[in-house]
Amino acid sequence: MKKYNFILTILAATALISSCGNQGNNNSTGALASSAAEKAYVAPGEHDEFYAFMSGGYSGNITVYGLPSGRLFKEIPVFSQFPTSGYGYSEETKPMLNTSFGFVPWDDAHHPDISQTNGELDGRWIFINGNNTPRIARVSLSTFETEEIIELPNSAGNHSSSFITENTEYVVAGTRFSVPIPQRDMPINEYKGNFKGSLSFISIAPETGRLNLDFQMIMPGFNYDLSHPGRGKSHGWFFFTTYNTEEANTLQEVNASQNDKDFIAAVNWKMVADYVKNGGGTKMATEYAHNVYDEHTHTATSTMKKEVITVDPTEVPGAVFFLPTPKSPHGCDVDPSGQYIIGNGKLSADLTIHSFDKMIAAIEGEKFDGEAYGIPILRFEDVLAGTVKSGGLGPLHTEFDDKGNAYTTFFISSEVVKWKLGTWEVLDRQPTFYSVGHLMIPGGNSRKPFGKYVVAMNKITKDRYLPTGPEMEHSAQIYDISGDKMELIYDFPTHGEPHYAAGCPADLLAPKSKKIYRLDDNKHPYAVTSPDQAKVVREGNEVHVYMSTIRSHFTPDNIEGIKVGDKVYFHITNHEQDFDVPHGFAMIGQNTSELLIMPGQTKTSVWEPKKVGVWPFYCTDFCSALHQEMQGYVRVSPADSNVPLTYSLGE
Ligand code: RUQ
Ligand code: CUA
Repeated sequence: MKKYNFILTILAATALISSCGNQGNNNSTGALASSAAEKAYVAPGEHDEFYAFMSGGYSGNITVYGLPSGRLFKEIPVFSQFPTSGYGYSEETKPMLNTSFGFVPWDDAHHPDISQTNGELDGRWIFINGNNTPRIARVSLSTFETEEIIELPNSAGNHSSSFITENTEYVVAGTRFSVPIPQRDMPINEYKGNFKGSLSFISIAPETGRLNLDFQMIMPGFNYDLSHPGRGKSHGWFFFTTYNTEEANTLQEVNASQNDKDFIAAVNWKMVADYVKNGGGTKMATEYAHNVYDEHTHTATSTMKKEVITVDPTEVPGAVFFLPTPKSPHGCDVDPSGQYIIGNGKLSADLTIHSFDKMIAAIEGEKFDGEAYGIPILRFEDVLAGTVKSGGLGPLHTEFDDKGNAYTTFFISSEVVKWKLGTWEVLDRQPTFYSVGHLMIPGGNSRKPFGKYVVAMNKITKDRYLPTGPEMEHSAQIYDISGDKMELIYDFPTHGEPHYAAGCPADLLAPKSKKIYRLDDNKHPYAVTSPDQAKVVREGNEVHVYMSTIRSHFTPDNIEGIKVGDKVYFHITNHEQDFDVPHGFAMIGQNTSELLIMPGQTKTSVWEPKKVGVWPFYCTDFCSALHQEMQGYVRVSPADSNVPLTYSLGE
């Protein structure tokens, strides 16, 4: 009831704001507003219709929400240490955050994308990019855990990432900041002609999802901002927006806006992949980490790779072309049919739509308008499908529904504009609150969108919620788009800075969501499969505690004979085989986070006791009526003591 009133209040406020000057808003108060509230209302105990996976931006993670309720279900740690579960703190997961720069416990996550089969969401995995220390992660959509992270050498500002080809052949990543390749000590003002941008094609093993950096294209030193795969007729191509084709290296806000047009780079990746398969490309020595988490050992390993195959685009004639696109485009989106490629000058009012068929015809007719570093430039007029005279300002990103409509966000004029593919007419517009970046329609980046809701993700929150000091969480709005006009139905705060998001129908994931890890399938080397196997083993000054947990007991619960200067490894196996019964583990003064151990799982935490005494540990997750009793003690004696090692098995 409370929430219901809250929604009404928001809707009333919306109507107020839009009535004072904002463009044609067709929300109103009264009866209409209450039906809008009903549309977002998911009754207690009922489930949402869609999952929404939002990137966490500078939180480094992914958050999982329900649509249309806007309820937060989970935060999945990906690139950032996460004390809530012990990700990046446990011995098993620390290797996930290893890089060629050492342990990097954070990143800036931008664009999630769900795996596809025949251009439709298949719900196996979700991929996301680390922008700062270039990495791509693969997250399982049955365990909702990060299973793999691959670092990308020769890359910087890994922004035009991570997008999936229509049969999940490749996850593709581009570089926003061109850099010297290979890296070397050189003057920054010699950027032009010397810095390069790499486009990475990471193959995905069909069964396991295992990632392999197949090849990198070494492109001219532009900024490759965003990208999307071709699909349907354009499957086999990939499109990247570029800016700073001026190759300026300072005062970019001015110097990178000199050219009237930048480019969309069209890359025939199938052609390049064949070229590489047949021995093409150059092996380059480099270094990058490849980290894989094994669900059976519950343990990640990190391997340092030493080599990558690079491809000079001029070596593969016919594989790369530049499509002129108005000044400094940002988003690069492809419609469900694969015919239209949308790239908008981000300071302009008009949207530019390129035609895939026209592009192919222009390539076949060899109608070029010069070249850049040996890459042919097509003529703007030859590839242009149409222009949307939007009346908005600052177009960024476009998504699609299943009825031939496109929805574009406008950062400067704070709105979503709905328009028709093919006729380019504007059909509707709705204000957003405020300064919208990306938007998301479930499946909106595939051949089969589910055009029921669009979520707008905003950069500025201001007055939308109760103030919380100088910073507010970013706001998002959900619009019902099932009718002719978009209708704002809900407004909710997000976590971190969601750039992009990916959504899918709940029934694609919910039935196969994992409930427990099977204890008899636990291959962790320190697992104890029954409490009577629990033990404590000393090896020099390392002590290994093989511990088991079940409601409401740790075995062993008391340990004596530990000394200052020891390194104590608690290997804890959760013996529960029930859904949603994790146990936690925390030790006083330990220089790390707690662990949250899932049913059937083993996790390890290290403790280096510094002080003599008797120190308690306890379960952090309120797991049963006797949860408060779920605790134990470790007696720590001086380094030279001869207290024997003993432990209680609760006999
Ligand atoms: S960004 S607001 Cu995708 Cu990182 Cu456009
Ligand atoms: Cu186990 Cu609380």
